[in-house]
Amino acid sequence: MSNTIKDWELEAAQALHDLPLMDLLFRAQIVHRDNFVPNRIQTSKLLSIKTGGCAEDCAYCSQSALNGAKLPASKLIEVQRVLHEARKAQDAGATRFCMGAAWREPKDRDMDALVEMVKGVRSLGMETCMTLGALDEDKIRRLRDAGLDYYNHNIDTSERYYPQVISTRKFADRIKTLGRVQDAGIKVCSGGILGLGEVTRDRVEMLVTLANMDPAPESVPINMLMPQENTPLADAKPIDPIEFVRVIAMARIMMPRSYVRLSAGRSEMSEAVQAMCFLAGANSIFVGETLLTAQNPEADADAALFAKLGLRVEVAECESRKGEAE
Ligand code: SAM
Ligand code: DTB
Ligand code: SF4
Repeated sequence: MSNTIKDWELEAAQALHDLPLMDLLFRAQIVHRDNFVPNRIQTSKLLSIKTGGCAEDCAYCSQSALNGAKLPASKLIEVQRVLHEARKAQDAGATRFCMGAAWREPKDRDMDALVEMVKGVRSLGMETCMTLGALDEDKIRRLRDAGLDYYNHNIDTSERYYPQVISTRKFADRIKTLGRVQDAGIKVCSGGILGLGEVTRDRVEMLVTLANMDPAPESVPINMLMPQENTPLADAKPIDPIEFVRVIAMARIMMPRSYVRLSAGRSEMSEAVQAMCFLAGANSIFVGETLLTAQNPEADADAALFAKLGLRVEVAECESRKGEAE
């Protein structure tokens, strides 16, 4: 189903951002409860299937071969290892398994293994997601035919600020891949990172771009920069947590039927800030103690937080989205 509010304009989105916080949170809660069963959180598990040595120069990333990060490059891991990790994630309660590779784009020779990974994870009864960089139509078709449910490809920031963060590709290249993924009928997971040195207007523009996609991304990850040693953003000034909460609330209001994921950075957030993000309408997280390379809260800490807040984990795909047309 597509969103009810379309054609977000910058001024309307900026006005939303500037609301008194309690008004913004109240609106976000109303939208959330109109579209989702409250107190229910979707959980995804990430696995890095190919780590380091990436040909892109994203200033925030530990896996670039070009930005000073020193993580060694590894090869694409074995299909059997992926399936072993997926089973463990499923036993721990995750419903979606997201496989990420540090590539500009997959090579033809990688495609058979990627197809086997999707088929294998799917056959366990989990939702599948991949994030592999740019894709042409042929590769998208192969992944779709294997049963890929979601493709993650973040726009990360505004078009204006993008060249300050990444020089090896253009914002428009990302939008093109996203369009091809949507055209093939694969659901889109796309969001961004806060704390890259961008200003409020960049955050507003990023959300307007996402909300005006047709349809809006089914899944919207909002990451807080986790500064990585030796990268250009290693000493970036942390973003104010209240500003982070505002962006989550805006994403909820502007993309009412999308799952909004409180993504990287939870390990650095207090329980109170995470609770505010859930109040603002975040209804998805990454679980497990590592993201791709960086740290994430331990399962016990998440279980304790969920118990404290009265949150329950979704057990079936989109079960908390209201009025799902079959
Ligand atoms: N290489 C693929 C790509 O860039 O599309 C997939 C993997 S990449 C690591 C996926 C996303 O993780 C990035 O687009 C970015 O939004 C997020 N990310 C990467 N490093 C991060 C960091 N240090 N802190 C927060 N988010 C980060
Ligand atoms: C997304 O938006 N965040 C995830 C996932 N999509 C691929 C990745 C976060 C990466 C955090 C840094 C790391 O683990 O290296
Ligand atoms: Fe490569 Fe993705 Fe990291 Fe950019 S974010 S350097 S594309 S792994």
